[in-house]
Amino acid sequence: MSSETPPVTAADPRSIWLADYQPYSHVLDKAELCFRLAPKGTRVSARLHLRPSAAARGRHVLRLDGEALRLVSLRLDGQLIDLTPDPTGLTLPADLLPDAPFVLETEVLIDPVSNTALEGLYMSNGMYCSQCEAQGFRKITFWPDRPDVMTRYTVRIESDLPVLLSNGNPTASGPGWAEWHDPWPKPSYLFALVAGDLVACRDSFTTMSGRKVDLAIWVRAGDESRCAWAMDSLIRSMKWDEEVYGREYDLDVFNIVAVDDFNMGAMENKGLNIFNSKFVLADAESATDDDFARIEAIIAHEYFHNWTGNRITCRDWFQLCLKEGLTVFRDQQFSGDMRSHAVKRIEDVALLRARQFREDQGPLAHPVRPESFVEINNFYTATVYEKGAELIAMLKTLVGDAAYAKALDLYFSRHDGEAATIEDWLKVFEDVTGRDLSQFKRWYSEAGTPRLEVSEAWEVGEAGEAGVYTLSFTQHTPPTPGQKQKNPRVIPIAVGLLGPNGDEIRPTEVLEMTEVQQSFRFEGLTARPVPSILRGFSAPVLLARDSSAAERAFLLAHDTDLFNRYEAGRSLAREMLVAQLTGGADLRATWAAALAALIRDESLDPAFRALTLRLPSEDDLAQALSERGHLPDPEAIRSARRAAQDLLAGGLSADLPGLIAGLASDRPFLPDAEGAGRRSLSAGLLALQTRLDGGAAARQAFDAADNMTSAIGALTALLDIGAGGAELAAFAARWQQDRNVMDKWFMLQAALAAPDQAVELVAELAAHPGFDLKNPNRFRAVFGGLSANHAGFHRADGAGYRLLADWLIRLDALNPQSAARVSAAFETWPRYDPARRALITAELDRILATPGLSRDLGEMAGRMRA
Ligand code: 0A1
Ligand code: ZN
Repeated sequence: MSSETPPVTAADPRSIWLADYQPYSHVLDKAELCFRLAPKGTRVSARLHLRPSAAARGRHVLRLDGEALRLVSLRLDGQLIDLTPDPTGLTLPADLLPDAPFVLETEVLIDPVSNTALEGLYMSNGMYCSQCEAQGFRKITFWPDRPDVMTRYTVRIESDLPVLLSNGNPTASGPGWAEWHDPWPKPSYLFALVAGDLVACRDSFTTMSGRKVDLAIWVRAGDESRCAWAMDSLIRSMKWDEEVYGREYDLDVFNIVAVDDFNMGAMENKGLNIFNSKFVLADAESATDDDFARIEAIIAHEYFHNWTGNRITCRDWFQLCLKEGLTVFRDQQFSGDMRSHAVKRIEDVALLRARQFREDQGPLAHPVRPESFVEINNFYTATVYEKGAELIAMLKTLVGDAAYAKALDLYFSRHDGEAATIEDWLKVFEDVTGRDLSQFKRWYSEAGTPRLEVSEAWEVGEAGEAGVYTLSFTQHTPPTPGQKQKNPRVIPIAVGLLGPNGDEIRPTEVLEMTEVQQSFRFEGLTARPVPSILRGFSAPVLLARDSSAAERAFLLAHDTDLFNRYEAGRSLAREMLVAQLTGGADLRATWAAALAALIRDESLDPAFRALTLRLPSEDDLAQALSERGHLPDPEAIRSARRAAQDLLAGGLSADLPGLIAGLASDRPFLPDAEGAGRRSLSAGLLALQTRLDGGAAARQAFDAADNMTSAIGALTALLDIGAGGAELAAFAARWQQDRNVMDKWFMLQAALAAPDQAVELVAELAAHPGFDLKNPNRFRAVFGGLSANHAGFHRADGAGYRLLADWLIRLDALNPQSAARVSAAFETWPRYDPARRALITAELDRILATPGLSRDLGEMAGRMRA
């Protein structure tokens, strides 16, 4: 809660509060670690060089975090101490501690092989691997496991495995051991260790000041041929960060490791990024264009963290958006520069709406900077990441590009080597621009998506005189959990005006809204304009504007802002479908004609046409209906959406074969934006064609496919009409040894099964010999697939809810973090009818009543139930 909005719900007694932040009692000057690796009994020795901090001079206890550690010995300045840890750590009483620098030595035993939570040190396919963000280091050794305690690490690894890696630079090695030293102080969450039988794909990069950096991507033997794209993306990222942000890499080596069992996408450990293998490995045969784009973005994201996250880290976990929002914003800029800015923006906004708006409208809504948490791992959310990035984009819009660049330079110079806060971040902008950003700060502290209502007025000029056009806006943010009252925010609204013939008569101008209600006048107009509002999606708000289907079709045809052109098509499709579902006016003909004209317009970028062709998802429609006060009926939504696809396919039937043929290319596959756009449009059109020909063209396309994008496009089209059995079998036969590719096979079936068969099919997939509860990617493929199957998951008898809850409970016993993430599938329950609401809440209650439930899943289910 911000100070302006007191909490209204009872807090979980386990909550940790931002307001309770206290600096650590001691300074950790340096640390030496030694790992003697053994699967069931790894011995970790740590030497911590500590001294009381200035503020804590005098008598103060020393608290170290530690979980699931067997303490072998503890020494203070060489003297053995007999202390018994509690379940979450170790407290050294004040009377034992010198009021001067001292050395604390611990030796503990840990069990990587039994670590199925994939947090701390664990094993994956015979390889040792660590994951320490956010609080995994405390499962490795006793430590002040908090981001504001930074130190220099020296690490020795002893093992017979051939490759032994840690952070920083390699300093020495011999048979069965290696030593690393990281010259840059870092918090424990950036620590990493990898040991395994791995091979390297190597390259190098010379930085802007002429230092050569050895680059290596470490993979299992056999995967070397799939590293080229990740390496290319890394080199482009390093160069881009120098050119655009002036940021140079700062170690002699940069290592990336691919691991199959990983809870998240990737991790920015200093000098040793660890990646979920699905975000590293790619070639034309096994990866789609989307995979290539995602790999490029995630490689960039993790690399960019070297400055925004590592050199400048977060003071505490409430400041997570400080590194994540900024780094997402930077990776979005990078992808836009590598590809098309308009297309990238459209994709990013689609993701924001699908994930973050959904989160913001439900029981899991929280501010970009939360005020409390029970389990920090539950806050790696679309709000912290994607909305966090939108806040940076808004700030840049408000201050302008030049001031943004200056503020970033100041941020890097002022806070390098520090653990910073959102206050520090905003202060650099205030210092550079002289602006007061206290109102802007509400974006960080208040949850919820503002709703922006627009009305307009046109005053015709006296004979021969120009007219005045006025846009009036009202902002309102609905209550969110714990925050009833909302304050007006500063909202940058980018607006352009079009004349009746479609010409732009006023270029984009940014209106700065600061009040609840505000009007803006445009003078000197000869005719009533058509407004193009919120160009480029200049603020993460819900724009509510009553405009006619004709006006939307006009903007779809003429807007000079590509984002808003797409937006016009999207809103026209959404209004048409909502009207179909609620008995409103029939807009189908206007929609189909406008869209068909756009699809046929070969002067437009195929990637843009492909995105505009995409209908709002069933979940988007459920959200749109609920925003308008209707109860979504999942079956009816699915039928209306499919009927619209049939209508469009029918209208385009004569053109489809020619359009698809025209997009074919005989050049070999290249994962570039141009080729990806062509293939994306082609897949969208093939899906329409499949609705007309029963799958003939898609079967042919599947058989002829020489790349994964085309194969998946054809398979998707077939599964969507209930066909594709033979193709699924062929796909499995070809790819059964490949985990990452087989995830697609699991996912597509679960997501595209007919609603009355989805639950049974998913139960079968979970019983398939290839299903592995310990592998988060496979779990997400199957159960993320189920929750993406809107009508299947929301089956009226609750079987979808029951199946998911059963498996979440099972997974929770092994991997709480992954179980908690997938549980957000239930977050939309308040939208639905009373019967479905009762079924979902009963499942949440069943989860909550599970003996031994984790803090992770417990917090999620509890918040959804509150
Ligand atoms: N910082 C990483 C994401 C990440 C977060 C938590 C993890 O384990 C709990 C792992 C990775 C990023 O933003 O890429
Ligand atoms: Zn990140």
